[in-house]
Amino acid sequence: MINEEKEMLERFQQYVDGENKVEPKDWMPEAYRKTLIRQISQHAHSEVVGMLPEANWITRAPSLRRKITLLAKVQDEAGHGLYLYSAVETLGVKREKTIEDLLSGKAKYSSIFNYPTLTWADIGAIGWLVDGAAIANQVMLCRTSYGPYARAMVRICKEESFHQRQGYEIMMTLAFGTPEQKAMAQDALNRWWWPSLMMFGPSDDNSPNSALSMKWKIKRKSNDELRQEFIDKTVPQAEYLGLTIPDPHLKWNEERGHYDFGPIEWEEFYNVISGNGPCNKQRLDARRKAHEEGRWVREAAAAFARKRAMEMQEA
Ligand code: FAQ
Repeated sequence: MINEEKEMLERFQQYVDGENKVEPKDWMPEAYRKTLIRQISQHAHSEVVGMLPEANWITRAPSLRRKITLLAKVQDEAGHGLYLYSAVETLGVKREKTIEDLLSGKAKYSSIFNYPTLTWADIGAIGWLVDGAAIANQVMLCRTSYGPYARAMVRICKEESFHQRQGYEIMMTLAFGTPEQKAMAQDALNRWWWPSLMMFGPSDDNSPNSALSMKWKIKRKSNDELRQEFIDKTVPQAEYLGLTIPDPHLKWNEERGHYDFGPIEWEEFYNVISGNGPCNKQRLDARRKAHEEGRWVREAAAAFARKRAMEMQEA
């Protein structure tokens, strides 16, 4: 039995190394299934909770055009959540259970969505930095080894790049606007920069899941590699805006061909992911309330599906 399992594992590894996609009905190691359920469900929750900070500004967007664009973006995030919850279901977990884990506070979602959106400039900073970081991380996930996740990510990435542009365009308007508008843009950058770097997760030597995820090609690049790529790409964008990244250690390193940057406050990160960030309670309360208020819709949809099934049987 042990030999048989070892052989299956070796065959699985060869299959993944050969750049083949693993599909729901294929044999997969239990740890592979569990890692995927963990990562994809956390990702789905992040998309859904991620709607909240931005939705806060829909009614206060400065123009009709901005309002329409923000509405479309927030709706896209809901769609991403749905593709990802469906991808989790292909791994044999009921959607109700996945959502229950979020509402009970058991499941994680991205640290970034536990920070408040204080001004309109935060909507620009989220699009530019948060969606920018999400894309940096998710482009590699389009090539992840699990088929349903990889396919969902292709569509998600296309939409995220539109989100990133809308955010950067808001930042351009503010940064090239009045001194007050530029100060708002700078303030938003000051508050969102470090939390955006934390989105990539702990540094590689403190990332317990990375080794196996990289071996099985769930993740293709490490947390630190992706963080560095994001910084290298974003610094020139901040320079174009005439804004200053709030890191006195930020400096181009000719030898490395990358920007050096200052230390990340990991204590803050662990505090936020253990439920004690500035908005954790508010975010979960909002999701619980929405879930409760949507109960009648779920019940009506389930009753309709039952009725249709009975009609089909009778026909
Ligand atoms: N926040 O061993 P690792 C978006 C946890 S979507 C909270 O390195 P892993 C779109 C991690 O789960 C943003 N927890 O873990 C949008 C693990 O905990 P566990 C979400 C974090 O999985 C934009 C522990 O720390 N994107 O923004 C975070 O190998 C605007 C140890 O970490 C994804 O989910 C964090 N930042 O690597 C929506 C992408 N980082 O489960 C609305 C997919 C780490 O062992 C508006 N996910 N943790 O208890 C991934 O690529 C990976 O899961 C990482 C973490 C890279 C996030």
